[in-house]
Amino acid sequence: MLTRRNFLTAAVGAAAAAGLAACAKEDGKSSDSPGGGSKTLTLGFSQVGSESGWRTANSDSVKSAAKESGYTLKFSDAQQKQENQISAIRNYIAQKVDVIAFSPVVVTGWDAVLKEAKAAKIPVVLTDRSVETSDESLYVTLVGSDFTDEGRRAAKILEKVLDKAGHKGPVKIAQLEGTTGAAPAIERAKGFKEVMDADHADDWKIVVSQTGEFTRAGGKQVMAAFLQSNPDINVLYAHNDDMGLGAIQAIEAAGKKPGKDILIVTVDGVKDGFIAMSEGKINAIVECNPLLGPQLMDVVQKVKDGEKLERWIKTEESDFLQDQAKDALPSRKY
Ligand code: GYE
Repeated sequence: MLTRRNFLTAAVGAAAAAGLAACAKEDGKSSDSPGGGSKTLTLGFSQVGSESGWRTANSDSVKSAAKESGYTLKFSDAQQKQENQISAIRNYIAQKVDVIAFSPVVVTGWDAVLKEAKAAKIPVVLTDRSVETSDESLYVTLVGSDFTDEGRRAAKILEKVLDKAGHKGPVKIAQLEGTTGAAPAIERAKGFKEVMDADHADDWKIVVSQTGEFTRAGGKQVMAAFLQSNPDINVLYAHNDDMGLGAIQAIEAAGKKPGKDILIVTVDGVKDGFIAMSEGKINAIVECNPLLGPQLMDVVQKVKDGEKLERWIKTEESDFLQDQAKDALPSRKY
């Protein structure tokens, strides 16, 4: 039997539910799922910036996949600044979005804001880049690449590049690092060094290494300085295509031939990188796939449905040498 108190609670609950359904209809957010009434999922996405061709392709992929899935996407560009990402995430918490996804510009310094999201019961999905945290419960999963392995692959493909070029003698490497403190910068350096130390301790040496912020302008500027201080560099390992493309300009300005006088290995595989490779200016590219949107939306839905997910959902990628560039170019999607 319903007591008066229980009855009131039930009545208020029913009214609230009806109200919610009405709201959902009013703002046009009700989904067209068979049951109807459930509101569209809102995803708050905080992007790193627009520093590279990879990033542009990644942002486009997220936007179009959200549209395709019928989600409401709130998107913000942090211009490579952590404080902008933190305030974007705080905004999404205040707006009570259903899920927050973000690609953290650097690995450290996220615990406080992630705890705020947890307290507000908003699940967080990392995409592309990882964070360092002592509390694993602060995010559900990471959808992205294995950057350490990309670094190893870069070293392995450099062996082939040196071989093909018939290179003899010491290998003097210049490294253009990504954004300082960012997962792909840390891990691409680590994986490369791992192979170098294990297999080439005698003949390979990184003679200069500095960040070029993952941008073309940064790559050009830093490479010009490298060439001044170390004119005998014969290999460039750039953590992304854009820095490699900027460096090519600096190499040419210094009167040297990129891809010949200086052998070049980059990471990403954006169209402009492939064009430079087909022109003989880049020797090899380690692919890092930015088209994470569809996979991310799938994960977001699973998070909402309470499905159990792996801690890291890895992206599948390939490597490309110069002689594959022309054939591969027409089918590159980014
Ligand atoms: O390689 C670079 C971009 O985090 C994997 O960020 C991404 C990297 C990518 O700026 O081009």
